[in-house]
Amino acid sequence: MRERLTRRGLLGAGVLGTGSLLLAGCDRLNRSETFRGLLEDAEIAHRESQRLITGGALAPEYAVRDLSPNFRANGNRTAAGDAAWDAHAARNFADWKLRIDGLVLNPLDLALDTLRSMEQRTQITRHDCVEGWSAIGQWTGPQLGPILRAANLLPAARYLVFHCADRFGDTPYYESIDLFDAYHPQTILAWAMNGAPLPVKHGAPLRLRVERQLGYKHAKYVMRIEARASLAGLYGGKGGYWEDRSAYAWYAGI
Ligand SMILES: Nc1nc2c(c(=O)[nH]1)N[C@H]1C(S)=C(S)[C@@H](COP(=O)(O)O)O[C@H]1N2
Ligand SMILES: [Mo]
Repeated sequence: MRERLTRRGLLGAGVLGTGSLLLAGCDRLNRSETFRGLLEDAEIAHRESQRLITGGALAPEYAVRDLSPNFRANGNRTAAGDAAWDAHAARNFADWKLRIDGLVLNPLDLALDTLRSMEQRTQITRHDCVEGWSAIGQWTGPQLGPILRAANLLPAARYLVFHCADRFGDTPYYESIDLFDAYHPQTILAWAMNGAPLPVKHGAPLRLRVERQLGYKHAKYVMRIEARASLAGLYGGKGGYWEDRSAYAWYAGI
């Protein structure tokens, strides 16, 4: 179902129908398997209808005068405690490399200098956290699209998983996006914020910016990007740390 709808990008009458069921949602319905399936369809409908409306549209961009004087840090504010991240942080990430693997023809290990030497995009955008705060920041880094072209995705690849260095307890933070968002022009791997190297609390050395989605999709402390055919079998199977343990939607389009 998910695959078919995604491929065709269609908004069928049946899918629109699930919207009204959603409004009538209650706990008992929520526990029923069928209803959970419908909820998933409704999430796809949200994604597909938003894409029908916005297409490849850009998230709003702002001016330097709009920058938030204090951009709040949220979730984990460091990845300290992860042995690999600690060792790299101690050397100011001088020989840190981003790993790109999974369903790719050419696995890549990209140093920060390499990422900085590629064509850069700088964008001033508003970050919206589901917890009810927003902040405007400036982000700089290469677009993800050209990097994926260099890695040469295999035809079976449908999702990109961002593996992060930080954890909550024993569970690593991770996130995922589909290829539509991966190739969106505002999807960048940011190594700089407000004109300076990314501060630790905002995800040093590298974070994802995926500007048309909510805050929790913007993975910080990214160490590895894995191309996959499916999100099943990875941690909780729902494609992200918060998606696995809360009602947060995998597609968090704003
Ligand atoms: N690795 C990692 N990425 C993360 C989080 C986190 O705890 N760990 N929190 C998410 C949430 S909920 C938000 S709102 C933003 C916060 O980004 P900021 O700290 O730069 O404001 O990062 C997202 N990415
Ligand atoms: Mo958030």
